[in-house]
Amino acid sequence: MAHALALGRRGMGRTWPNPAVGCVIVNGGRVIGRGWTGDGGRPHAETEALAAAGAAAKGATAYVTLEPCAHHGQTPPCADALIAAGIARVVAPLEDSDPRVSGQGFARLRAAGVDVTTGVMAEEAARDHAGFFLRTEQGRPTVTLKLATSFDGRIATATGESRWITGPEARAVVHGLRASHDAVLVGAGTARADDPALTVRGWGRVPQPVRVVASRLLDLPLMGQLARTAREVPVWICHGPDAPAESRTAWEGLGARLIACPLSGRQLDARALLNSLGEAGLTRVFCEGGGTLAATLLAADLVDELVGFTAGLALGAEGQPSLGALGIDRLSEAPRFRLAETRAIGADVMHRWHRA
Ligand code: AOF
Ligand code: ZN
Repeated sequence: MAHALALGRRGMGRTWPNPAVGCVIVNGGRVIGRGWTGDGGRPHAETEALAAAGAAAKGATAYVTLEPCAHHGQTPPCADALIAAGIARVVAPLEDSDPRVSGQGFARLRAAGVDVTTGVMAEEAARDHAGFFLRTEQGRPTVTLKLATSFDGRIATATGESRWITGPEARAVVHGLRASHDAVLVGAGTARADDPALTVRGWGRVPQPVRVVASRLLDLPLMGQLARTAREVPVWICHGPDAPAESRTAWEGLGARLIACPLSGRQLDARALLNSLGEAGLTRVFCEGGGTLAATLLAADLVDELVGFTAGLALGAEGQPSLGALGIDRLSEAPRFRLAETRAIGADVMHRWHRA
C-alpha cells in the first residue's frame, strides 16, 4: 500500500477533478502490475495496473489507494474490470466519497466473491485524497498556504525588494509544490507587485497548474506575464460584482476565464471563491500570497496546510510582514497548525504544518 500511495502521488496536481489514485497488483509475492491515474483523471489506476499484469492478474491481490469505482464513465467500472481479470483480493484504505461510488465498489467486489480488506494506511490515504474528499463532501478544494520569509517573518524590505529571500533549492521545491497542486492562487496585490508567471519551471514537461488571481476590481496589468501567457497556461480571475465591464472584456479577450464572486464586506468572499473553484473541478489549491489574501483565508479557517520556507536573514520591523491583520486579541483565537515535517533545503528551512 505504501508503494501504491507513492505511485498515486505521481498524479497529484494532474488528475483533477478526479483523485490521484495508485494501484499495485501482486501475485505470488511479486509485483506484476503498477498504475496511477492518468492526466485529467483517466485512465484510472486499476486500468493501467491490470493492463500491465495481463493474464497474471488471475488470483492476484490488488492494492488500490481508494475504493475501485462502480460507475460507468467512458469505460466500465474498475470494480468490474478487477473481477473480470480474476483478482482474488482487493486491499484499499477508504471508501470513495463520490456518491456514484461510495461503498458500491466494495459491495460489487464482495458480491463477486473477491476478498476485500479496507482500512490499510487509511490516514495516509485520507491525507493524499484530502482535496478530492473535501471537494466532493463540502464543495471546496483544500488550500495549502505557502510563505517564504526571513528569519523574522518578513517577505520584503521597506522598499519592496523581495528577490530572493530564500535560495534556489527552496525555489525548486516551491516549483515542485506548484506541480503537485491543481492551481496556484495569488491576490491582486501580489499579481501587480511581482508580475509573477506562476508556472512550474525546472521540472521537465509537466502539466501546468491553473493560475488563479483573486482581484475584486480586476485591476491587473494587461501587459504582465499572466496577460501575455493566458492562452498557453490557463488564467482564471475571481472578481467581484463591481469589476468594470471593460476589464472583464479585456481579460476575456486575452483568454482568461472569469469567475464572478460575491463580496464579504469590502473583499471577495473567500469561501464563495473557493466553492467556485471547487465547482470548476479544482481539488488542491496552492496559495502563494499575498499577505491580504493569506490573512483572509486564515481568518476564515480555510487553510488546510501551511508550508513555510525560512531564510537565515533578518529584515526587521521596517520589512514587510508576511500576513495582513487577522483581528486576533488572544492566543486562543489564533489558528493553530500541527507540525508535519521539517527539512533543511539548501540554506533555508522548510516546515509543513497541517490543520490542527
Ligand atoms: C478509481 N480509480 O484511478 C480514480 C477513481 O469521470 P470518471 O468516470 O473518470 O470517474 C471519476 C470518479 O472515479 C471520481 O469521482 C472517483 O470517484 C473515481 N476515481 N476511481 O477506481 C482511479 N481516479
Ligand atoms: Zn475506476
